[in-house]
Amino acid sequence: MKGHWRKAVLVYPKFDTADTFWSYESSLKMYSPSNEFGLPKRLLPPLGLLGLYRYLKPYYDAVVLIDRNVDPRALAEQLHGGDHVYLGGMAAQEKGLLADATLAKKQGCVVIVGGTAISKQSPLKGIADHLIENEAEAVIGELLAGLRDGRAKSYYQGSPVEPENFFKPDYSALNLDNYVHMAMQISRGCPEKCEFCDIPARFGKSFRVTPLQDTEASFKQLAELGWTGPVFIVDDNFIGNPRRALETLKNLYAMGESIGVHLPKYTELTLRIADQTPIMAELRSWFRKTNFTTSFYGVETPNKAALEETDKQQNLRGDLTITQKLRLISEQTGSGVLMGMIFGFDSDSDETVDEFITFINETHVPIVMVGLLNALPETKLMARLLKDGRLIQSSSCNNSDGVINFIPMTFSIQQAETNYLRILRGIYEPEAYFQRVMAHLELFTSDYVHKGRSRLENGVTVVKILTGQHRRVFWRYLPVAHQIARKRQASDSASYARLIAEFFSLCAQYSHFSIQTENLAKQLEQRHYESWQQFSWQEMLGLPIIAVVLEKQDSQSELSAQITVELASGYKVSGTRIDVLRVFSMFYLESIVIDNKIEPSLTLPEAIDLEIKAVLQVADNRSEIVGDSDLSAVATRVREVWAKEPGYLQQLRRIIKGIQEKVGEFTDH
Ligand code: B12
Ligand code: SF4
Repeated sequence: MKGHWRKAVLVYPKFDTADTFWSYESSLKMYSPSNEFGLPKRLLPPLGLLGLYRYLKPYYDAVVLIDRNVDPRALAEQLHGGDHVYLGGMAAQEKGLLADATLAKKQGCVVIVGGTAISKQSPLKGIADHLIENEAEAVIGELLAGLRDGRAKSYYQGSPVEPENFFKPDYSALNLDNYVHMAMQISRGCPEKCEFCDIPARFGKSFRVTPLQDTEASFKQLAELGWTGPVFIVDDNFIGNPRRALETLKNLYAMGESIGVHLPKYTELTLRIADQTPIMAELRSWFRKTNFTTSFYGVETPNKAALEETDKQQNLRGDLTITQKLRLISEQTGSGVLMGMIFGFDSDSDETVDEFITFINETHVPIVMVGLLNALPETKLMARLLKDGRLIQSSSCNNSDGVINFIPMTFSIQQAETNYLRILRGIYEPEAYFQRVMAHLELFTSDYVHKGRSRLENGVTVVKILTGQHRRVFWRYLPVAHQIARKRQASDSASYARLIAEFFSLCAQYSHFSIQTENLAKQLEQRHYESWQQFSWQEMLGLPIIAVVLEKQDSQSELSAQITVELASGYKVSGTRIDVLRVFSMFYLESIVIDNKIEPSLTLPEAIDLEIKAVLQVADNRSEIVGDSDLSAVATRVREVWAKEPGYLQQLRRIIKGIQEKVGEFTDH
């Protein structure tokens, strides 16, 4: 098998924009030293390609991996002599993937593309020879066999594989000095069911753990390559299975002991870690022992109705508030907290913007990734919005571009985007941000282990920070940081130095978020909004209908006839007549629920009755949609089709709960 082909070139394309939360574009410019080409280092290497690299090695005389985000050399030359070009990446690299695929095709290479950028709708379909969606391990063998006998398919649908088959990264494929952190995956999959999230659909609900010997081999290799910096454990939900997570932490501890260093680590997990159960308490203490210095939590929103709506039950458990949970996490694990937040749920409103900002500013969390809610392919949210007629475009999958891809419930698209900017400004204005930084410094552990950077490197970074664009802000807060560090540690101690280093690191990140916010403000100023983009969905459904167009003349009187309804705003809703009736039924559902005091605990037959009632009210009030069709089929349709949709009853129950909370709010005032 070895040497069957000459050369494989693996390429990680450039990101399409630096204006993303995680690019850390401005902060990485301050990092010293720069990479081997004199450019700023990148945060992390492309882990998917590091695994593919090891897997492909036996099949080729040579395999090379190029990360175009660190390597400025011309790609055309590097592709020279390559039989196969393997491109990988996420949707935020789509333009780069298209450009690199086009170039490779021009050079006569066979082009294969994989990674989370790939979906059935991918524009790469027309350019690349072979696409692989989702986990590649299940189908890569079939692809290689196909390449050999000329029968390779143009599209492969990957699926969750056994952990023994996970690709094993080969960190020697890249110059590690080009990165600030390393990446490693210990588990895949998430058992939770958040409505907006595509992870369970892509990587499965079952929690699969990399075999211990493979994780050990990765840590060993990193140690052999001289890596002493932080490692991002890129798992979707590290505590997806608490027992397995505890086992993993104990193993990580043992590995650290045998290698002689517990590398600083961070990961992604849920607020379940703050639950008041013995297993979670144990997990919290092991996070500290294994040197997890920070972690990323999907907090999403302080709005309880929105958490219900999106089925984020894990954030609603127990007696502690979310803010108390975040604090408990830092107190007991000693680690910092990064928050993922989302604005734009149906239960959000212009009024909840302030609540959102205040919530964030009252935490001790400096770094918060806020995104506007977007419906991603294969999510329950996408299915719901499609059914409701509210989806307007596919998502860029860059959740920090301030674009929403559906019509929000209580405010317009224009207002959603303005609200987003208001939130970013509210949380990244210096006073609010540095107040959170100081609260973080009060709690953050100062005894974590981090060896690696020399005094000179740190010194150069600090000089860049204190002489850069936001230097005045940083000088203003430096004495406060010093006071906190001094109060906690002796000023000549290593722990004091670590707290001050943390302050400087957060200064650099402030620059990134502040520049990104102002870039977004400029983009929003130039955005043009159509008149229909200035209405909320609630308003839209109350607008007069100005035209109903029957798409096929022969099915005039049927409920299944395809129609397009145009509203006074210019927005058009298309579908079968009965589906359009359903779209408008949301408008009537609310008053039926209130008038009839419907409880969220309703049964399936009660839900069906409720739905039929709402649809018939639309038929009465919006007779132009019905035309002269016979309404007797409504009940059958609801029973036989709608009520069989997955999660039908749960969704209706959540809608009712949302309505009740709203009504409760109004009557409380
Ligand atoms: C690590 C990570 C990052 C790192 C990226 C590191 C890097 N090299 O650039 C950081 C933290 C920087 C990051 C940033 C962002 N990320 Co990110 N990130 C992840 C995360 C958590 C893990 C990715 C990973 O390493 N997985 C482990 C490896 C083994 O899996 P993999 O890369 O998918 O590879 C597998 C297959 O896809 C396949 N494969 C991969 N490449 C190729 C190529 C070929 C040819 C083949 C055949 C197969 C193949 O083989 C592997 C094994 O099956 C994922 C979540 C997830 N579970 O995917 C999100 C995820 C990829 N990120 C996402 C997003 C949105 C972002 C940001 C845009 C967020 C933001 N607004 O800032 C930014 C953009 C980055 C930037 N620089 O601007 C989305 C992407 C959505 C999409 N459809 O593409 C994801 C899926 C999370 C989510 N559900 O929202 N991210
Ligand atoms: S948002 Fe997080 S917890 Fe929810 S399903 Fe996705 S990965 Fe799991």
